[in-house]
Amino acid sequence: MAGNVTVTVQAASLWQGSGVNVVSGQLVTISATGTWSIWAPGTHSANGPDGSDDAIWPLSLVPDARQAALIGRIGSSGAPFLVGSYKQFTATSSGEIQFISNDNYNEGLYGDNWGSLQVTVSTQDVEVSYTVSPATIDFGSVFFREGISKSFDVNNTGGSNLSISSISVSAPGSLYGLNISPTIFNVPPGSCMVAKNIKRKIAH
Ligand SMILES: [Ca+2]
Repeated sequence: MAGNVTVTVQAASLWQGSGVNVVSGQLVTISATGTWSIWAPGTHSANGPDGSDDAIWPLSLVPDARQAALIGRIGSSGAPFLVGSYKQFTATSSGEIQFISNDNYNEGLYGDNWGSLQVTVSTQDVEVSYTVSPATIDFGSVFFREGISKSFDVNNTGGSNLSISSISVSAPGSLYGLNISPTIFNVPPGSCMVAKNIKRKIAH
């Protein structure tokens, strides 16, 4: 299901659900505006969704992200990741998108935080389609102990990454061996990959 939802994310609250459930494979777009702070009022300037210019802090929830940056995760057990003011990605897991500010989570230092962000989450179903050509491969005549190499194209005509995890072959005759390389590869959207070195030779 595709959707577009805007939620308010409080700096002083722990993980906050967006109500948006994403499905693995969907294209997710998150944008955020507003100001907040992970420090007590009057001690620091307010920050936007990209966080503070102060040095990163090793005790932050996401240590290599700026302090006070907008952080997200997919599902309550998902790994936290930097969102900032804009992030677009293809979901690799399913669950509710949740948000929090990048503060010291383990020591619970959220009580002095203030402000909030408006965060818009859009999800989009991505069409999956591809073509394989040629549809069949004719190896013709193969001499004993000799091989013939053929190849075929895998053309990703859809909008998401195409992951080939295995290739199987239907070939007549029990005396023939058939080897394909590679059998595991990725084809980005709009790209074409060639599976080479399909060798067919008579088994010993
Ligand atoms: Ca704090």
